[in-house]
Amino acid sequence: LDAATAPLPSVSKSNVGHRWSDITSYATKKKVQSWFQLPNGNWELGRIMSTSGMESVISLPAGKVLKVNSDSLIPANPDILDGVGDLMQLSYLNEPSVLFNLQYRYNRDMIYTKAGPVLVAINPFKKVPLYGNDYIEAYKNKSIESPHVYAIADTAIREMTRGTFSFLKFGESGAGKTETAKIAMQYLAVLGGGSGIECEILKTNPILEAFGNAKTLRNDNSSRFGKLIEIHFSENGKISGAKIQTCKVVQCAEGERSYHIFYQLCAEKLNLKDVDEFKYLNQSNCYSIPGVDDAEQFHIVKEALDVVHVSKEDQESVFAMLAVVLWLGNVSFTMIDNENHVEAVEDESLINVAKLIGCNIADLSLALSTRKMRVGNDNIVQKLTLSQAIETRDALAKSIYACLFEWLVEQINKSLAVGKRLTGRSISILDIYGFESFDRNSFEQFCINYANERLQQHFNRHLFKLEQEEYVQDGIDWTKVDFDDNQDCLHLFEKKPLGLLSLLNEESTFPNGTDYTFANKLKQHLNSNPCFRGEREKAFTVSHFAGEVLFSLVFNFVIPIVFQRSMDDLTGPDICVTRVVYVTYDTTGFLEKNRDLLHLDSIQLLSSSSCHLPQAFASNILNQSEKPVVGPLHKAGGADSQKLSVATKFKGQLFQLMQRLESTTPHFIRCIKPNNFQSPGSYEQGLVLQQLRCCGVLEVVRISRSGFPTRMSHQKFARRYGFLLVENAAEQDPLSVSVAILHQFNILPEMYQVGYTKLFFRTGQIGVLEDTRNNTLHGILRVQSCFRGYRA
Ligand code: AOV
Ligand code: MG
Repeated sequence: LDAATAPLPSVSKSNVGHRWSDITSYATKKKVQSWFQLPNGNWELGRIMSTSGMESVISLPAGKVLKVNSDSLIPANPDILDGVGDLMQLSYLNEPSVLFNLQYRYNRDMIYTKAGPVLVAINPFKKVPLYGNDYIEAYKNKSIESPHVYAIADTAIREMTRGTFSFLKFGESGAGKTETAKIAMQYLAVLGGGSGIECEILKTNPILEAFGNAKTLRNDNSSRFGKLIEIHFSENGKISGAKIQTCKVVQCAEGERSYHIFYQLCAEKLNLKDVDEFKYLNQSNCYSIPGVDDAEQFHIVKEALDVVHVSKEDQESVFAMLAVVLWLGNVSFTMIDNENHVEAVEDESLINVAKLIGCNIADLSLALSTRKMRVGNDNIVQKLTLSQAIETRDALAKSIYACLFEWLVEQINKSLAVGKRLTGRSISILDIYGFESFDRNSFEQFCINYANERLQQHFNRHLFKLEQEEYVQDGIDWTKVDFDDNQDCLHLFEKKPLGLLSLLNEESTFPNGTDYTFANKLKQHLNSNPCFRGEREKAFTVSHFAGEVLFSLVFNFVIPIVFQRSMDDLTGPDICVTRVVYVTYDTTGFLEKNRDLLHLDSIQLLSSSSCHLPQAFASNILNQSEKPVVGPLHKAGGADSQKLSVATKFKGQLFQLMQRLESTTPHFIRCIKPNNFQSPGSYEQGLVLQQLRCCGVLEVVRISRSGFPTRMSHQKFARRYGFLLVENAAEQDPLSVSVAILHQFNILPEMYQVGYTKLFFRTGQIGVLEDTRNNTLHGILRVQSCFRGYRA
């Protein structure tokens, strides 16, 4: 059952407007299969034995016979459609059928399924025999047609002459986005390989994962940063360079393992202690990941750093900076007066930090326990209290780590682009942290979910809005759908001056602002917003993914115009669900995390260092300030407010990513997590369904099926198929030729639309023409080769 050529379910006008009970009476006659929902919410397949009134008798597999309300039954597809590769081929497109189809394939290790234009990938949580050179070769030669990331990567490579492409992956944490990204990169590297740069590109993965991923409750290798990698190709299809952009906000969550690299470093014992002796690492009791050898990983990272041309010397500096972070966490303070003022304890930790940064101990101690202020025209030195000192220390550690990450990305980019042209023929892969909803959600989840909301909008625009705009522009007969997207939710975040981000930034600049005043301000200004709800204490709730809109979309638009067959199920109960996900955020720590208080004293300390990395970090931080810090460093008093807030910086990075994406033709991959235990073989219907609903997979399939997904300009169509015409068409204009072809091949009028510039087809129609074309071409080739043989 090939997705491209399978016929659509037949269109029959007599089906229009029939009700649910009509289907069941038809079903009884044929004893067809039907879905019945068990009390636990799972669906079971039964056969309808008889129907009287609103009651039906069905027999379930275990020999059970039940009398049920006919309305609770949902039509199932005939067996022949079991496990189809594209959900568009299902005759009945309802939730249980989709769930069953995906499960059917999943149980057979077929983790990829098309949902119209979207690829659905279900995380197998085990090695599946679908990858490697044999498979790559097979997809390259088109000897396999089963849906796959490779197939999409292949399309992107082949169509690259038409512009740039991107892969966008959606999915919850642990759904498989990062793995899918790597699989796509693997394919591109093999097909575009040869220059050697492909090895470098692949080696960026272990490096960035070590520094940017951590074990969380949901995923042992959770990405705590977003990444867009742009792979450039030369004219001859070889990879010529690459560029990585990152979007990073996330500190590791409390109670979870920190970034992998710290554990790898400790495993290597580079003058370090055991992991459990570092305060930053021993907050949780989680030191190792089952099945992962940190020491071995560390060697992989070091080798990868060699490949991307980070010198051994620089690598040593990188590890030294990591050690600074760890030792900083162990720096402690003692009280020096009755006013709670403190001084750093001169112990092993402090000495090591000073040594590794390349500054003297006294300077370090001062930077951690005092702060230079400007009062009027005077510079004064203020002693810090314990909590202020701890805040200062942690801010320094965080900044060093953040700068280190940025520095690494910069080095990698230099290596990937050295002497190589970035050609503009490129394929980009976006891998971002997935939507997160925990019991307790903090600033990190706030930023992550905001980013996902932005991406969701990109998805909506492409699959719903732009699609329809194109129909209307080309003047085809199409009932326009009044369709909103998640704009309301985005507005809640982005509106100025009364949006979540603006209010957060505003409150962060007030010296007296606290999480309480912030939460109250939100309630005061946003309570009338339908996407917002103030909660008790200092929490608030956002309704994410405007799924309700998709819901109304289905009713406003699909029903009036399209095939009844595909609409059968639309009247079923499965549609009446709400797709909004409510996430409650606890504002504790929001302001502190957003302010990212790095005092000028700390920056000064770094810039006075005798080592080159700390110096580079200091100038990097100063360059990123909103306004350049004027005058000699020690004079600039209110430096804290001049730094960009974390949320602002994050939004800036996110917009840069989105801007790049806007200029590309996207391919969407929806990653799905079949269970919450990271375990193979278990497929929880409810969990899968929730994820399918969140991103409107069913709606996408419906629209694609009812719309005209294949399109070709009149010129191209006439050129491609014109020679198949019985009558010579050379003299005619492309439009007439196109129409003649459509007539000659009896393409049904409801299967296409003629636009001003293009022809639009329903799925599967071009397949018929392509087959004929290929057969005819083969015939011609055979004749030609016979002819050559004869002459020889
Ligand atoms: P994520 O990127 O979507 O989560 P990952 O790509 O890290 O999720 O996948 C989580 C884990 O699932 C991996 O470490 C693998 O063990 C397994 N996995 C995923 N895809 C495959 C596959 N195709 N084959 C085999 N195993 C797989 V997050 O980064 O947390 O949003 O922030
Ligand atoms: Mg990831």
